[in-house]
Amino acid sequence: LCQRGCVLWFTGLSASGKSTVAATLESILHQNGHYTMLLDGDNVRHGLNSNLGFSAEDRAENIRRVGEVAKLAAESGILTITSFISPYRADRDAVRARMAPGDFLEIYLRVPLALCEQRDPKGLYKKARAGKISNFTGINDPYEEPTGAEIVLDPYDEEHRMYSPEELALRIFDHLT
Ligand code: GGZ
Repeated sequence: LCQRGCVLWFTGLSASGKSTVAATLESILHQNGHYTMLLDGDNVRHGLNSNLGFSAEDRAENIRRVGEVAKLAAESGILTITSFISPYRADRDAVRARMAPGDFLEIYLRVPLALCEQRDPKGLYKKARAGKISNFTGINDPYEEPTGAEIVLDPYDEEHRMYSPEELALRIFDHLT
C-alpha cells in the first residue's frame, strides 16, 4: 500500500456505484489503520464547488479543484479517495500529471450505460431521456472511458448481478496491498 498518501480516483457513470464502493473502501482502510479522506459530489458540489454546473468547462474546473485538494491531502499522508464521474480523459490526466508518479491510481467502475439507466436510483436518466436535464453524462453528454486505469472493475457479472460493495472494495484493497 502506498506508504505516503496517495489518491484513489474513482471514475464511472452516474449510478455505477462509485460512491458506495468508495465509502466501503474507506471503511476497510480505516479498519486497517489508515487515515483517509473521501471527496465526492455530495460533500464537494454543495460546498467548495457550489458555483459549478455540468458544462464541459465547469466539470473541468470541478475536477481540477478536487484534484488539487486531493493532492494536498495525499501529500500530507492521507489516503484520499475521490468519487466523481470525471467524464473527460484530459481532466483526469491533468490531475494525474500534477501528482508524483505512482501516487495517483485511477479506478474505473465499468458499468454499461444500459445497467446504470436500469438502476436509475434518482430518476435522473429518466429525466434526461425526457429532455428535462441537458448535458447528462451518457445520454446527451460524453463519457470518455479510461485507457490507462490502474484498476478496472466490472461490478456486474454475466447475469447482470452486482457484486457486493464489500467484495468490490476488497478487490481494490487487495490490489493496493
Ligand atoms: C451527470 C449529473 C448531472 C449531469 C446532476 N450529468 O448519480 P448522482 O447524480 O448522485 O451523481 C451525478 C453527479 C455528478 O457529479 P460529478 O461532480 O461527479 O460530475 S463531474 O465529475 O462530471 O463533474 C448525478 C448528478 O451529479 N448530476 N446533473 N448533467 N450527472
